[in-house]
Amino acid sequence: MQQAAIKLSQSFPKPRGSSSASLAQTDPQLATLLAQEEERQRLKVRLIASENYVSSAVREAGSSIITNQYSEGYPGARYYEGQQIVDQVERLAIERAKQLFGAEHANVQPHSGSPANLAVYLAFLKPGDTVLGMQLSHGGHLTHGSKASITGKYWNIVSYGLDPQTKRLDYDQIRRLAREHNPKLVIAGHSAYPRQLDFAAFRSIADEVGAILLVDMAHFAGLVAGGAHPSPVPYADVVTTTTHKSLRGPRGAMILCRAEHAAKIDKAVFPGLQGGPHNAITAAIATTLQEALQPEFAAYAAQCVANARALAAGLIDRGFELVTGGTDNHLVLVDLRNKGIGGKPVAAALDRAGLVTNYNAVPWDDHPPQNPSGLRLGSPSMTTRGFREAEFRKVSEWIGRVVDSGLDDEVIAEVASETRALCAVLPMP
Ligand code: DSN
Repeated sequence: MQQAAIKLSQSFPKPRGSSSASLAQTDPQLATLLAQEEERQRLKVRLIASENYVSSAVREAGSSIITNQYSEGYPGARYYEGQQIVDQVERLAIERAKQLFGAEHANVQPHSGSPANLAVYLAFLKPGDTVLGMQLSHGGHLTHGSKASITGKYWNIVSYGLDPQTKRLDYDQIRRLAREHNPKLVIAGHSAYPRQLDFAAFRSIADEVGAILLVDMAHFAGLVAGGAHPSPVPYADVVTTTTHKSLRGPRGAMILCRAEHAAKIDKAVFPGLQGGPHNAITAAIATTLQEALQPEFAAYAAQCVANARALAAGLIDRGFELVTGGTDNHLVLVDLRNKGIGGKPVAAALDRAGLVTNYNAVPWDDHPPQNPSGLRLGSPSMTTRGFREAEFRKVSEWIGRVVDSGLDDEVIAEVASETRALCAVLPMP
């Protein structure tokens, strides 16, 4: 038998069209681009609030051989054979998600945050039903009901916003809108709000009108995992999150929910919205969650908040105005109007100086979204690289120098050489 097998394999040609040669050998053009991106990530101070650096283990799992496989369905109930291993991988991710967040049920299949949120709409609503969510221009997400998103086109959206004085959430307004419009779904969560949310208040508002409460914790999931932000899980019916922001995993998403909603959520994800899950991403999520279960992750989450606070304090010292006057999470939203310059030219100049940010609307912005008045900054990536408060203070000084110089080329070049010099000595996974 053994001899026959050896003989047979000896007669096989090399695999056709799929080889074990490296990317650099088969596609040097793409390999060069990826090497350049690696350099960019290594040599720049990355301050996009929704980005991070995954570990080598997460990258390894995310590009693993399990990507070769199709797995429509759920562990133990697939539409394909050959799921002996992938079922175990997905169960591992599910159990770790439940353990990390104390959830009764976890679905780890959504391809990203928007499909995860859409699955919740599909699970609980009919087209035209009323949804109460945070206004995009006040810090909400597209899928919380923006007119530009499918959620604003297929559902009747009522938006809540911030208090004009404090720029913080106005829970009396949210309650009043809920009573007035009777939403079936209330959404808490944000993409650009630098403060913690009062989940108990949201729960009581949803209960008063009999609504499902969805918390989209995509931005602060890592802080929740590390105990640096209150958890929405005890309060919400459903919690959605991406896995690639402060949680520091691959680009993917999860839905956590109470056991009573599990069947509806699972059915909405598959077959409601998606076909097969991305198995390699499921594997990478599993190992991300294992990393987040370690004590070091709590230290990371606490440092993210301390760093964002140091950045905020440094910016205030340099005369910048911050929405809400500071932060208690991982992000800072700068209102540049007192500096007389728009977010877009500032973000472009900072990028040239080695500081990667994004321009962002501020509440009651009088400028268009294409050139809004704000700049959003976040601490998760550079906290992973090892920055602490002193380095984030330095970041505020760099931003101040660039902006206060009127985006002067010489100053930009000086700051660029300083940011590069610092990044060059920092380790990167
Ligand atoms: N809105 C994106 C961000 O916060 O960068 C995430 O969907």
